[in-house]
Amino acid sequence: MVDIPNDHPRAESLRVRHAIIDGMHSKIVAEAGLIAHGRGEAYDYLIGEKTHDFAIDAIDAAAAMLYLAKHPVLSVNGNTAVLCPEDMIKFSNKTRIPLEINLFYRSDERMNAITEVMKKYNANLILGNNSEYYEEIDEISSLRRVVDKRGIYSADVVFVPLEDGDRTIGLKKNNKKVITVDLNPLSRTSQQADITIVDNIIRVFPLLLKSFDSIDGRSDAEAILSRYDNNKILKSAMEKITSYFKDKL
Ligand code: PTJ
Repeated sequence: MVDIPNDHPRAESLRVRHAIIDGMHSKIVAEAGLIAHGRGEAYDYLIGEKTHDFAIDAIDAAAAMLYLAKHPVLSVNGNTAVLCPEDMIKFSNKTRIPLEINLFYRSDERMNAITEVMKKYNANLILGNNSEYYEEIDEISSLRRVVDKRGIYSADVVFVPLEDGDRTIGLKKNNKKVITVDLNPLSRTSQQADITIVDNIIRVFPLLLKSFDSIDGRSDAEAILSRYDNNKILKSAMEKITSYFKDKL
């Protein structure tokens, strides 16, 4: 682990960056996960590295959708396993929504490394790592098509943070609702998802849990969802990025 001085103006960002690098060395993170992280860092910078109202509204809608779902699943990839394992597992354990390991750069070595992270943080419901339950989703061409029968395969709502666009489109064709977390409001995933949380995944799970806990029954969740407009949220995120540049001129 690299020693980052506390008085470095970007100490926290550097710590997270090095956690991702260490995660890559221990096979949790794919090599391409480093590039994805750099892209995320750049967008986070442009929104001032904080959670905005457009993200809060999307988080509330996501909580409502997960609350109403018959069979929700939280998809886990290498980056999320390093960036927010504790908060993600706390959310899963408290809401009893299972976690499913689902990788683009799939290998047994990485599946095992991520399973170990989940066990370390006492995840109760881990899917995706037992070949007895493998099924394939035909609409997805990457290795992400290999899913768990008990999880994504039969899910009605899938939470897919830091995603590649193909899977979101495939899951939608498979009649599933998709919630994503993506700092880039222009990505295909952001544009195709039903709910797009434009925020850093590091900040999202504690807010999602708070929102989930505050839902006052099904009719409250239905009302939250009926007011939600993802296109409006994406537009607000783009306006925030545009205003960042305008303010600097
Ligand atoms: O672990 P695997 O094998 O499943 O692979 C995971 C990666 C992330 C490598 C894979 O899904 C991938 O290549 O993703 P993309 O297509 O690079 O998309 C990742 C998206 O997540 C980009 O739009 C980034 O801006 C965004 N992103 C990166 N870091 C964060 C983020 N969004 C929210 N929070 C972050 N910390």
